[in-house]
Amino acid sequence: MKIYFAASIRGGRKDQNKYNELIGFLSSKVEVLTEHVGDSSLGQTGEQDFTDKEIYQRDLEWLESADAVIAEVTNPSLGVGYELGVAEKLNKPVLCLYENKMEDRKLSAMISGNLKFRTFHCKNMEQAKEEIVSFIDSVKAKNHPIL
Ligand code: 6K6
Repeated sequence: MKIYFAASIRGGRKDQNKYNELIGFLSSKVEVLTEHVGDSSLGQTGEQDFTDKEIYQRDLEWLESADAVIAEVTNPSLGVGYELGVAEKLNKPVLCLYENKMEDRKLSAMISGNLKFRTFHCKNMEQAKEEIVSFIDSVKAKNHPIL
């Protein structure tokens, strides 16, 4: 199974360690197409070896080929929001993980209000991992509502 993992790059890299841990966990179970998202050497400017046009084209091809999308949406990101909109139109099963840290900041209604997305509010990494396992199982069993 191929998973497109989406998370903030130019939107901010403060949660990069968390992305890295989630990607490591995911990689032990499925193929992760976007392992670079957790790379500590990838700063807020992103991959310097590619032009923006190359990144856009490559990422959209990966998104099309993915069986499902998992997005870490705690840190707002234009790119992740765009990828989620495309994933919806491609009828990909989507899991959005949101860590409830700050009471005063709420997840965009365009994500939490979209019933095609499975949005999970987690308190810690363990909960996020349990939700990932449950999501992957539902995609494998074709139990996800979108399949
Ligand atoms: C281009 C040239 C130098 O840096 C870049 C940008 N680098 C990126 N590299 C890889 N993936 C990217 C890049 N920019 C955006 N993405 C995709 O969008 C990833 O798949 C992320 O899920 C998402 C992040 O979007 P932003 O808006 O936070 O950057």
